Amino acid sequence: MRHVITLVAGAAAATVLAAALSCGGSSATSTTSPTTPTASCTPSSSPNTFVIQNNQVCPQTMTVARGSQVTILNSDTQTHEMDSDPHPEHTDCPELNQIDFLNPGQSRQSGNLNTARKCGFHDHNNPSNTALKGTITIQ
Ligand SMILES: [Cu+2]
Repeated sequence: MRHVITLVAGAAAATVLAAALSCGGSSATSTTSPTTPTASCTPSSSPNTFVIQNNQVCPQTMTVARGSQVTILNSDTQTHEMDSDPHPEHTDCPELNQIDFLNPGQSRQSGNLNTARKCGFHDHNNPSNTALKGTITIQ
């Protein structure tokens, strides 16, 4: 009986982990998570554009050329407030703070990303949700 309970709990934990990693997850620690995005995570066909849908950012990593801007489109059913890391100061890549508050259906561009570096961003109202975090590599 104890065995059965352990197995059920393990399966539930694996499901939660897989869901958390389903959007472009590149985890090296899990062998059970899928390596391709699920149907719920469809990247935008527009260049340099992140899409928020189903409460997650797609894709979660992007590489752009120096001088580029990125766009975040909120295709979710709720508002999101996307700002530069770190939370709550937002001082790392201030160009990203121009995006900020997005109603459902709304999108906005960042400022010019002129310096070769990595810029992280998050949902200011949900800063610990890793599905709502993204990283831009500027090169
Ligand atoms: Cu914040």
